[in-house]
Order: sequence, then C-alpha cells, then structure tokens
Amino acid sequence: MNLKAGTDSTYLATINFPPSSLQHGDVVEYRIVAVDNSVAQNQRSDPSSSTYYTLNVVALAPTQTSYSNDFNAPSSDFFGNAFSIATPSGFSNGAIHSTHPYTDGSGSNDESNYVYQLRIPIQLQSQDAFITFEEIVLVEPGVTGSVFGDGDFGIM
Ligand SMILES: [Ca+2]
Repeated sequence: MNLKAGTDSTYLATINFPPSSLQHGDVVEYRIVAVDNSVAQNQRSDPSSSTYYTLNVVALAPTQTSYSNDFNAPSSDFFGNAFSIATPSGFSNGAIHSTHPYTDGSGSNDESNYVYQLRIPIQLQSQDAFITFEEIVLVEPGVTGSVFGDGDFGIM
C-alpha cells in the first residue's frame, strides 16, 4: 500500500485481477493486515482475524430491447443493498422491498443510500421509449389509532 499524497496516514492499493478471472456470482473476500516496523512487529487486521470484507462480483447481462418483471418469482436481474424481491406479510405477491421499516441512517447527516440496480442494459428506442412502475412508499408511520385526515396519520 502506498501513502496517499497530501495525507499522513491514508494508504491506497489497487488489486488487479487478470481479465476474465472473475465471473458473475463470484465473491472476493479480503482482509487488510498491517504490521509496523517496530521490533515487536505490532500487527492489526481489519476486519478482525476471523472475518473478511466481501465483494460480490456482478456482471452486466446481455443488452435487451425491453424488460418487464412482476417480481412474483425470484430473480437475479437486480443487485444492490438493502432491497430484495420478496412477498412480506400483508402483500399478495412479490415486489422489490426495502427493509420494513428503514433502518436509521448510518452515514453523514444520519443518511443512508440504498441502490437496487437492474443488471440488464436496455437499448432504448429513439422514439416512444417509456418506463412504467408502481411504487408504494410509507414515508412515516402514523400514530396508533389515528385515522385518515388526522394530523398524525401516516403519510403514504
Ligand atoms: Ca408483483
């Protein structure tokens, strides 16, 4: 690892995998182990010595001229974090769901960013190209016992 210019303790490294050595569905696990130059050769691992960071290898699928999915069956067409194709209790068929409810944001400003990306490129028509979808969002749960029209009724 090399010291990042303009910093005193940020180190960078690039891992180059030979072309075609990774395929869709592969998982790369890694751990960073640092050993200092002291006589004791102090050592630390991140994550700890019993676990690894994981990278899921995702490849794009062949380009299509259209795509549709009712999410009523398992699908590997999408990848991302915090979403899945599921049929939770109270739903009559499958759809893309976040966790219910969202977990509290863990990033800056207590925000988290979730992505669920279609891995099939779509070649658009030059005219009359469209995308349609149905979305249900519960932004904030209401207070128990409140009814539609009350100020503390949930926003959907
Ligand atoms: Ca559905």
